[in-house]
Amino acid sequence: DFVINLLKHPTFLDMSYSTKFIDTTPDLFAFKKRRDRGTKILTYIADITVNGHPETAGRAKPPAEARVPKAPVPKGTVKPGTRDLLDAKGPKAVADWMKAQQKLLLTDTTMRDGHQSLLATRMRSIDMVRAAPAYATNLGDLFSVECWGGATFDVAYRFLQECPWQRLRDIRAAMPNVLTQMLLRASNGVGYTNYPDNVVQFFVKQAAETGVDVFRVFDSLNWVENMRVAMDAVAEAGKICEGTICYTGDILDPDRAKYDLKYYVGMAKELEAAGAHVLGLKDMAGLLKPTAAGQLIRALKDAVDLPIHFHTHDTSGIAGATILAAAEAGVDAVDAAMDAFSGGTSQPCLGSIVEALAHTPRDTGLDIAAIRQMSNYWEAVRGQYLAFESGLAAPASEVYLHEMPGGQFTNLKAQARSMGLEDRWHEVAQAYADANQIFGDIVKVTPSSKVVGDMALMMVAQGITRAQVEDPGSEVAFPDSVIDMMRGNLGQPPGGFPEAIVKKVLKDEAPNTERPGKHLPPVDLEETREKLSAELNGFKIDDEDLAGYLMYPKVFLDYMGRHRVYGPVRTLPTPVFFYGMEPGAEISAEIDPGKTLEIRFVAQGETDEAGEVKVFFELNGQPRAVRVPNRA
Ligand code: BTN
Ligand code: 3PY
Ligand code: ZN
Repeated sequence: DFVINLLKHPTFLDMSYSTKFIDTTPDLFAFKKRRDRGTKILTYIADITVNGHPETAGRAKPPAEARVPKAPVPKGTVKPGTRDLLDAKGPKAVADWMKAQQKLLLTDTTMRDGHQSLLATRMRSIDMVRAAPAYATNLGDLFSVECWGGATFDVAYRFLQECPWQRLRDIRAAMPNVLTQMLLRASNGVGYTNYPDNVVQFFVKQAAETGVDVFRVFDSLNWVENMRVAMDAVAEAGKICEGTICYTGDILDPDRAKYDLKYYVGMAKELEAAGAHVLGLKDMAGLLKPTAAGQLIRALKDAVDLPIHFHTHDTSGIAGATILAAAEAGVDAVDAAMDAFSGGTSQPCLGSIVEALAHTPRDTGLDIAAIRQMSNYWEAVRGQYLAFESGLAAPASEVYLHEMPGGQFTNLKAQARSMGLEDRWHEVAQAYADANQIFGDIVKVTPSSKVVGDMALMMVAQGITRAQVEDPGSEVAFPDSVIDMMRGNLGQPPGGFPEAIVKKVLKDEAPNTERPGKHLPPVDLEETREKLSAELNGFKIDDEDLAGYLMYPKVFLDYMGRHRVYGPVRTLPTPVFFYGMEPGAEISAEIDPGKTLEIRFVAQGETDEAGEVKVFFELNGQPRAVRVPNRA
């Protein structure tokens, strides 16, 4: 079986393999007989207990006495909410309803941007699904719950060893009355590159079928031309298309005239004409200042007939004031994170917004006691992810200098750390601002933000200044992502990229200034499905698997390889998933509705001459032992 294959493998025998070995060596998965899911899960627990989880190694560990998260008890029945309105009357009716509300509508981002911005996107599905029933009953007046898309898609496969589609399906089933919301990077799907049109269409159709109601569609260079395929696909699926403006610069600053009020009003009109049901205003870095928000929201309200949904980040510490100014100016809906997942690079505090507006014309009508109770749960959940905390210790006005998106901040910091640049963070921030100017002052949001980040790290690591980069006489080795963007593979920013930098990066190669998808041939979906199935020994590939593979081929295959060894590990409690078990500990894992494994950890044996450890369990009362390699 697996362990025998592993022990016989030459790479293992010469002791040169790393923790990634299992993931990257598919012949380990050629088992003689299939093992049951119970054995697989025990193998995972044993492996993590003996070897630790690679993602938490060297990171802070939650204390043993940390509070166990208890989801709020659902009170009363599930009453019809925004989702019921969508199902009964369609997206246009939801948009009209939004405009008719005096109350400020709220989206809770805890399950997507909240943990993406504070915990490097590491929240596991089980912690979300457990809260969903109480959202349905106690918080059924929310406009929507953002729980999918953005970086959560690949992180689920890549680092959490779980299927993102299953997460969506489970949340949808447990919370049937509130709109679910996702973040979609238009033609970049939930990835970092442009996909062929038919892949984008296939992905949107599947997301709608599995359970997404509101699609916030944006383009990383604010190019509406590059958003149409995704927007049309959302409308085609009968779901709510939130055509979205990404906010950058400062409309109050005459020196940043490129992104002025007129620019945003123009884009809003384009999005309305392109068929958006709702106008999204996405301030991914938290740059919109309170006074500017008042001006911008009023101008947008005058310009288009769509409800407006505002999203911001609290990196500066002033986002709460911006939300109140937007509310005052008539914004229809705003995003906030539950208190315990708010502030810093995340969204502003949901409970405090509700309190601030209580007994005012924009009173949200939400039950503040239910919010406190829910936040209490999230507080305990957050405690389990201590290893992934890496955010800001205090608000930082430096965000107005670098303009990094909240969701990128912690990531770039980790990248800087891994390059030995952590104590030069403020230089990275300045280089990020310089790189932005080199590219002509662009919108910075996934994936364009990654390009600017790569450029900034390179400049700091190699000690290169903006002047040197721009000097036609000096040789610069640009990062691949920069070359890709200059080629036009992410599309075009307003006014195009500066000719001189394009020329310097591409030399004599001519860039493509048309929509990237225009030149990408369609993928043969059925042929891809068959090939993939053959590669996985005949495993039946459904549309969700296929859509996941099309976004991230290697990440999906690695996930499937591990899934065959470790089984449904998404059902394990979070502390067990990251740290394994102690002798005498007992847990249950519901691997199918109504089918629960009772797992007791008995003991860990000595490491034998073959380098293996025998680990003893009780599984549903029966003694079981598994062997795992000791890689310590
Ligand atoms: C990861 O690959 O970083 C996350 C998935 C967890 C994989 C488990 S952790 C213990 C064991 N060793 C490995 O190399 N992979 C599995
Ligand atoms: C994402 O695309 O993941 C983002 O959060 C952009 O803000
Ligand atoms: Zn965001």
